[in-house]
Formats: sequence, C-alpha cells, structure tokens
Amino acid sequence: MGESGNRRILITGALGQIGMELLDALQTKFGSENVIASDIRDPQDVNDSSFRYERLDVLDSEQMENIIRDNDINEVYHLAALLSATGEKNPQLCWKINMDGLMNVLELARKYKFRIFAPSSIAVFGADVGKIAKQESPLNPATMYGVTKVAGELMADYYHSAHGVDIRGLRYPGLISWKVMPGGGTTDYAVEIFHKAVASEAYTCFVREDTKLPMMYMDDAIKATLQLMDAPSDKLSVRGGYNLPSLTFTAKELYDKIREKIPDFKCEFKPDHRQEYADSWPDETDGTLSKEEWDFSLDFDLESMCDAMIQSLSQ
Ligand code: NAD
Ligand code: AKB
Repeated sequence: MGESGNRRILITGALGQIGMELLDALQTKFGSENVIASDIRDPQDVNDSSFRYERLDVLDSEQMENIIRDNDINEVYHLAALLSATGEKNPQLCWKINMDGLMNVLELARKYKFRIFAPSSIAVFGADVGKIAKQESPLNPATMYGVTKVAGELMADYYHSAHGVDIRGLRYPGLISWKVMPGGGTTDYAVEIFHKAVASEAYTCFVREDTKLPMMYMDDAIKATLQLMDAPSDKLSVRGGYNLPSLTFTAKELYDKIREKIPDFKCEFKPDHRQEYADSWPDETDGTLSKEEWDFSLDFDLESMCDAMIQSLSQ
C-alpha cells in the first residue's frame, strides 16, 4: 500500500486516552467503515458504540491475526500498553503486555505486510539526560515502562532493517486532553487538575510544585501521528521514536495559569511514589528532527491549551 492508498485500519488499545481521539481523527480522515477499534475492555466502558469494534487482547495473537486477515487490514495503530505508574505496580505484566503485544503485531506485519504506528514515550529517558532531551540523548530509563519503550524502539529498528516492516513511532510527551481520563501514567496530574478546577473542587497534586515535564495538548499529538503516517517512508531516518517539540511548565506554573482563568481554584502539592518517575524524566524535548524530516510544529502553547481544556470540560 502506498502512503496515500486506501487505508483499512485496526487500532489496539483504542478505548484509552489517545485511542478514543485517534479513532475520531482516523474515522474523519479515512471513513468510519475503514477503521476498527479494539481493546481488552468493552466499548460500553466508555459509553460509546458509534464505531466498528472488536474485543482483542493483544496477547492473543491468533485473534489478532483473524481480525487482520478477515478485514484485510493494512495499517495498525498499536496503542495497547500499561503506562508508567501502573507498570511500576506490576513490572512483569508491564513487560508482558508492552513487549509480547508489540511482538505479536510485528510478527503479523512481517506476514501480512501492513504498516504500524507504535508510540514510544519520553519515559525512554533517564536522569542522566539533564533538562533537555535530544533525539540522540542516552536512553537509560528508571521505570519498567521506560525499559519497554526503549526495547520497543529497538524492536522497531530491527523489524524495519531486518524484515522491511514499515513501522513508525513518536516519543509522546505527557498528553493533556479532556475526552477520556488518562490511564495510569505519571503525567496524569496535568489532566486531573483541569477536571477538578472545572468542577469547582480542590485538587491534591501528586508531584511537587517545581516538577517540570515535557507536555503536549492532544490535538497536537494527533496531528503529529497523522503527519508521521503520511510522510514518505524514504524521508524517515528514525523508526522507533521521533522526539517531538513539547510544552514545558512546572506543576505550579500550570496551577497559576488555571487560576488566572478560575480564580477560586485551590490546589495543594503532596508528592507520592510517582514523583520519583517524574524526577527521572527531562524538563523538555528537542523536536528538531520531526520538523526537519516531516515538518512538524505545535499549534498549542500553555495559554491556548488551558483555554481549550477549560472550554471543552465546561461544556
Ligand atoms: P491508556 O492507558 O489510556 O490506554 C491503553 C488502552 O490499552 C486501554 O484502553 C486498555 O484497556 C488497553 N489495554 C491494556 N491491556 C491490553 C491488552 N492486553 N490488550 C488490548 N488492550 C489492552 O493509554 P494511552 O495514554 O492511550 O497510551 C497509548 C499509547 O501511547 C501507549 O503505548 C503509551 O505508552 C503511549 N504514550 C501515551 C502517553 C500519554 O500521555 N497518554 C505519553 C507517551 C506515550
Ligand atoms: C506516563 O506518564 O506514563 C505517560 C508517558 C509520558 O508515557 N503519560
């Protein structure tokens, strides 16, 4: 299939924070009849059944193969994973779902020749990177989740060079969105805080107020995903994960910005175990390569992201 050919798409882990937004975007772009959402959960869990749906545990490679073969799938967005905080609670399960799930997709891509999008994360970086993570910064993660993302990037490189699989990936920063609550990550505080602010409730933030992490509004993440998947294959020098440009602000700066718009909002800072994971990640990411190779830039800054979050959650 060429990059602009007819797409027949399967999304794994589609009921999650990214999946539900990517599903909308892919349905709009390629037609809802061409997009199948799948997840280990049922769609009624998210109160939405307006899309083609298959229940799929990504560890079940036979079922995955049936869906791919029977629907002549030529593109898979592989989002099923355990994120950093959930992953640290059960590192063995995190390894199993994140690695075996990816391996199942890669092996089927070898057989059926479909393209893959498989996200990486800023969690690939460790404390040795310093404040700004570059594309070529060392990858010494401090969480099992980060370990699976580094291994996933290496698997992507290997399957691309050894077996010609067209796989692409992005190192997403913490994603801020309003449609679906995030699923067990360290950057979840930057979403939860908006829900509490708009509901006129106080928020207890689980990281210190000086915690600064790379972040991005979901619309920019979806734009980056679609843009990367549209880029000509021969323009891409990276397969495992492109760094993206990111917003960077402390938890206190986010609180202050929300308070400019909702002055009565109160937040206190009580760090828990997730502080350690946050401390191991950089403050921001250098996304120069994504600009150079497929012309990506952000549409949202802190101000416009806060406005969009508050406006959307208020409706
Ligand atoms: P999420 O936790 O919101 O969604 C993941 C989905 O996977 C859930 O709906 C869950 O039910 C499903 N799932 C879990 N185990 C499964 C299994 N065995 N089989 C099938 N489905 C299963 O996560 P997300 O935020 O949407 O993340 C999607 C991808 O993006 C992940 O690879 C994640 O590492 C990556 N990512 C996310 C962020 C972020 O801030 N959201 C940042 C960096 C990278
Ligand atoms: C997490 O916090 O685990 C995710 C991520 C940055 O990968 N949001």
